Amino acid sequence: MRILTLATTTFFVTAAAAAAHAHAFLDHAEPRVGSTVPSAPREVVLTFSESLEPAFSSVEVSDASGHSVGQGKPRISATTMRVGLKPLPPGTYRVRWHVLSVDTHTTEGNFTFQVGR
Ligand SMILES: [Cu+2]
Repeated sequence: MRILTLATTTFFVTAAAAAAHAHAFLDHAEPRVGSTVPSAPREVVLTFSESLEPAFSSVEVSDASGHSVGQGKPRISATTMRVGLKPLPPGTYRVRWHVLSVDTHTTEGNFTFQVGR
């Protein structure tokens, strides 16, 4: 029986968030949060609920040893941030993201996905 790694996502919002802003939360990801994919993805694509400030938004993907498996710089367009991946052997990978949305609020979080059967 496989024990699924529960994805944990935490959000940190600036204290000035008194008004009802819609911060840039992770809406969905590919590979999906906590998922197992049969073959290595070529990139990770994160889609957020708000548009991002490219200069202050980043994503890192690392293997179980903590080594970066990202390839190239993250590319950001409106609500989407994507980063290429090196060829991934089967294993568990963690995606850590940190973004600044256009309403000047910072959010961050992380999740894992697995490659392999
Ligand atoms: Cu906000």
